[in-house]
Amino acid sequence: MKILHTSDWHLGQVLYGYDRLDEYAGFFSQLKDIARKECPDALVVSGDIFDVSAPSATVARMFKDNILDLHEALPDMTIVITAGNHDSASRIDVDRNLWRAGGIHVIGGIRRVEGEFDFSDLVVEIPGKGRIVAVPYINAAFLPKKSERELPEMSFFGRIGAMLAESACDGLPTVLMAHLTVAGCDMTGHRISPIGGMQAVDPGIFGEIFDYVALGHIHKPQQMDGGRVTYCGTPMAVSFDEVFEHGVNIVNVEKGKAPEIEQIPIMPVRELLTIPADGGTFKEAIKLFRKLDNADPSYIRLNVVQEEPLPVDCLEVATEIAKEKSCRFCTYKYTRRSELAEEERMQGITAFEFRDTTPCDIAARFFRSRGFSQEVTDDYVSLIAEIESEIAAEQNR
Ligand SMILES: [Mn+2]
Repeated sequence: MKILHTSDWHLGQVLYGYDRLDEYAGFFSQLKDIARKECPDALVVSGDIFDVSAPSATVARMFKDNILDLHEALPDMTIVITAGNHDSASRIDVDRNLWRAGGIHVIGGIRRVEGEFDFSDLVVEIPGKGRIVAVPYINAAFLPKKSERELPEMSFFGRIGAMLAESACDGLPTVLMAHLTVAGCDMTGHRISPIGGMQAVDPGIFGEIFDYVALGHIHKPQQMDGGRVTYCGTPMAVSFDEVFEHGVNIVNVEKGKAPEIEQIPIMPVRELLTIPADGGTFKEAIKLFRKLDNADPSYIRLNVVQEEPLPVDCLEVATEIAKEKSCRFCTYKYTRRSELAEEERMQGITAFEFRDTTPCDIAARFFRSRGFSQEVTDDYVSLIAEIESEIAAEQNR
């Protein structure tokens, strides 16, 4: 079975006040070219279709029109789309039956029958090719807990595996779609962890029955377990910190074999540029910004690292320069040089030093590196010391 795996479209994103409709149009046209060239058996979109739970009419229509175009161009390609944490499961499900009538699978939430999940509803059979189990984003809070020691996700995927084992699919592969964080993955580009409210799951929770796990949620493309568990990543950067290749995956999946994965890049209509990439003084950043080609349509973030704060008119200065250009000026990233030095010292700590460092030392370094005043830092450190002694007392009991 050959699949086109993509996720995290975040359609309708407004980046620093700029709408990105022309960029999505560029993405869809490339996606259609790839689909026409590769003729996959299925297109799978593993969550975060939209950036917000209630996308505008324009964005909702763009999605529908493009999916229908794809279906019309390749009627034999099965289309399976699931909701992510950015999507509203119930809003996505409004059109579920309508999509299904047209032979397209768009799944918002998991149906429940008398309180129990109805997994059968998530299985999409592709005759003679295999099957796809389309699991949308699930909030761990909604998952029933089987026992204290077992993660709720564990029993969840275990039950899906058990259901699939009953209906063996002679020699044909099974693909699982899911929208979650796998422990140990590279979260470059994401700010908080764990994101989306779900704890990271161990890659071992996906049973042997799945020949390929087509994941969404983490934006950096990456493969785990020999490619069996894979994030295809965002096709377009959604933040300045996503400094990695963007694209979609073409995957050949066979029963009991490691999948063959090819990453196909998506060319951005506009890039997200950080100037300078490694940071410089305000003067240096402005100088480089002036030099930017007037025809360059990129989004711009100016990256200033210096001891003195940004000048009060820094926004006016940048906006004035941007007037001459086609670029979209977004923001400044500002780091105090001394903070950076502190951060570097933190990173430079050796295992020997670490052994001799107390949790309070580490906390003190951390708070100082974040620019907290000595007074605030002392307050936090004394709180941590209190916790430490409570834990010690507990262990001695
Ligand atoms: Mn996402």
